[in-house]
Amino acid sequence: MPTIRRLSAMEILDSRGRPTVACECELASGAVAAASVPSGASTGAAEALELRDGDPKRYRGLGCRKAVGHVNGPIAAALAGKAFETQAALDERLIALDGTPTKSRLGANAVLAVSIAFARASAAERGVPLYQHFADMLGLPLATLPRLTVNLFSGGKHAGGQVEIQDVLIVPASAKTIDEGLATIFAVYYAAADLTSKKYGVRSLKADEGGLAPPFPNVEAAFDDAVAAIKAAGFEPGRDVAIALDVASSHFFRDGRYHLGGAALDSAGMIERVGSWVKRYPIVSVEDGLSEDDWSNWPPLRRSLAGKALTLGDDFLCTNPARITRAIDAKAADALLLKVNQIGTLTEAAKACRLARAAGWRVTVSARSGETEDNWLADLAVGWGGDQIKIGSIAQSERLAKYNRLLAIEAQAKLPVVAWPG
Ligand code: 2PG
Ligand code: MG
Repeated sequence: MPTIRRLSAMEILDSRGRPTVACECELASGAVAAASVPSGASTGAAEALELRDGDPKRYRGLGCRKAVGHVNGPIAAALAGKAFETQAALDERLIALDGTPTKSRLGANAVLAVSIAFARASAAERGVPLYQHFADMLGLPLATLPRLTVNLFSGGKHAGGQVEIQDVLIVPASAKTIDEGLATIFAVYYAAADLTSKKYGVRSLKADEGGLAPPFPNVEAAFDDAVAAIKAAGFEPGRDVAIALDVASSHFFRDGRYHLGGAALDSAGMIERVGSWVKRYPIVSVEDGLSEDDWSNWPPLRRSLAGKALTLGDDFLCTNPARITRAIDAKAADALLLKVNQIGTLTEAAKACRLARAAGWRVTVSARSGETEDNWLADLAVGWGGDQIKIGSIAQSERLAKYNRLLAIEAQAKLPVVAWPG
């Protein structure tokens, strides 16, 4: 049984140069492993609390010394020398130690760093790959690899706000392997970079997740260029390469209206707008098409997209079992965006995943816009049977670390990629 000998944390920097938490966990068996946690920018209001120091003189208040101190102090003191038969036992102890609904006392960043470092050390103790350990945690057989959904164009909070919506992603829908999927993405990404730099006369800037951010005049221009890039790369839009959106609409919803392209749409108008995009373009998944608290309008949004595109909840659900249960009951979505740091422990995220699956939903396992070079996300997506994975563009090492890990898992586990939902 894994017995914790030592826990220690330190502050490291993420892909935006902001502090985050890394934790090392050593077990009595000698197994030792480290993990670090990501951080979002377009965060949902219902997310677990990421504890920041708030000292404006250091990292604009974003320091993580308090969270690190909580791992090295009270968490280490409570857990050292203790045995935990399961991940759930460890996580329940962490939740009790924090004692708040949003992990605001110890910080979700502190708690999650311990949760993942313990999982990795436990996998090492068992002598199994991390993806296998994650599968066993959920009691699932290893069956598939997730389908890639990769940022092509970025706007909203991850870019300079050129367009309101946050991500136009491409999906290598007909690729049989991760390897083939990445080669497909490469072809489209560079076709898009060539096309937009010619069209707009500038070398495209890259957004937080490596997506291209040319000065599009409006959202539809970004969709047109995505379709053009897919064709220019020699693929058939919709059949070989499809489009997925992260509308991230909570971030342009103010005073009851969606402020999009000069218009101020009400919820019905927003549903209509999203519907018109899905009709005109090969869009197969729509994330946060409505704002996180626009509960009564999510069911009509889902109905209007049913059979054409997934209704995927990110800020709307926040990987939070209570919100997911409410959304299942209301038939408000049919897919979950799963980000473990929105909830703060692996066990609670696993519960979110189970709930979504039991309702027949699809699951997209997602990175954050602030990431580190850690690659546990790839193992998690495989182990938990994610239908899709969303990591960011094929740019920047914090993204490539996960893509390269998927390639390594594919080579080792020889699993097929999930078929795109028809
Ligand atoms: C999202 C994520 C990842 P952030 O909205 O889906 O793209 O962004 O991590 O900033 O919340
Ligand atoms: Mg999102």
